Amino acid sequence: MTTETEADCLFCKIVAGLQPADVVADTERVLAFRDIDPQAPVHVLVVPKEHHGDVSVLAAADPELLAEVVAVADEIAHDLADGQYRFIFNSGPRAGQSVFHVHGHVLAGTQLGWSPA
Ligand code: DGP
Repeated sequence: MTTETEADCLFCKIVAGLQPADVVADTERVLAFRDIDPQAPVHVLVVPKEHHGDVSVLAAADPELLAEVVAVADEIAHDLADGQYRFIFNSGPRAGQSVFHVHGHVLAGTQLGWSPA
C-alpha cells in the first residue's frame, strides 16, 4: 500500500517533525537522519518523505524518487566520510526490516565487514 503518510509510521512522524531526529540532509522529497542505534561511525537512514513500504514498492511506484534517495546517500557518504560506503535496504522481516517505511542505511567511516548473519 502506498500513501503519502501513515498515522502509525515512525518515519512519517520524523518526516513531519513530530518525532525528533538528527537530520543530516533535507531535500524537497528526501530526508536523511542518523540511526538511533549506529552500527558504524557514519550510520544514516535515507528516506523518501512519501510513505512507501519497502524498496521494491518505491521502485515500482516512483523510480525517480528512488534515484534521488541513492543520490542523497552518495552525497552524505562524501560529506560525512570519504565517499566509500555501503547502502543497504532491508526488505522484509527476515532480512531485518523493522520499520516499514522504505529507508536505505548508509554505513561508512570504517573498514566494513561482510557478515549478514
Ligand atoms: P531496519 O531494521 O532496516 O528496518 O532499520 C530500522 C532502523 O531504524 C534501525 O537501524 C534503528 C532505526 N530506528 C528505529 N527507531 C528509530 C528512531 O526513533 N529514530 C532513529 N533515528 N532511528 C530509529
